Amino acid sequence: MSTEKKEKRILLVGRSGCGKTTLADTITHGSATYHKTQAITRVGNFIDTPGEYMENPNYYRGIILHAYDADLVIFMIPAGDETTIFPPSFGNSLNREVIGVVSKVDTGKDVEAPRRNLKLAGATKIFEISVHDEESLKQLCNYIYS
Ligand SMILES: Nc1nc2c(ncn2[C@@H]2O[C@H](COP(=O)(O)OP(=O)(O)O)[C@@H](O)[C@H]2O)c(=O)[nH]1
Ligand SMILES: [Mg+2]
Repeated sequence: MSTEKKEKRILLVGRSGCGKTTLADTITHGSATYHKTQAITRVGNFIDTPGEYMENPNYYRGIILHAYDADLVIFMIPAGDETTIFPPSFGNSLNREVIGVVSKVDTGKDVEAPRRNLKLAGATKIFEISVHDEESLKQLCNYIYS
């Protein structure tokens, strides 16, 4: 029997600009190269979705389909965002483990509303991260890859 770990695939979902591509790049390559995500792309183990996928209900089924290819789904809301694009319990329709990430906590902005909205969306566990805080990324990665 192989002890080799299967590479986990992670679907990243969140509004444009919340930090999905930066997180995927930073974890995969150690730094971010800016590009606007126009289509679903693979970065390392991450399936990166354009923000438009969650901003337009016509694309929800795209998210649902891509969740089938993922082992884990991450819903992301940046610190300071008081609104949510996630319908209540949206995570429950994905048939995958869904965790929440509050991004950009280095800005010092409010994390309580994002935490609340991530929970309402169906995230079972919530991490607070900043791409400028390696320790926060380590904690997230430890959970993702454990
Ligand atoms: N302060 C701060 N800015 C971040 C962080 N992560 C991403 N950003 C910035 O947020 C902007 C949008 O990031 P991007 O990854 O393109 O968002 P996406 O549309 O969700 O893929 C970029 O200018 C990033 O540099 C973070 O942890 N802290
Ligand atoms: Mg992007």
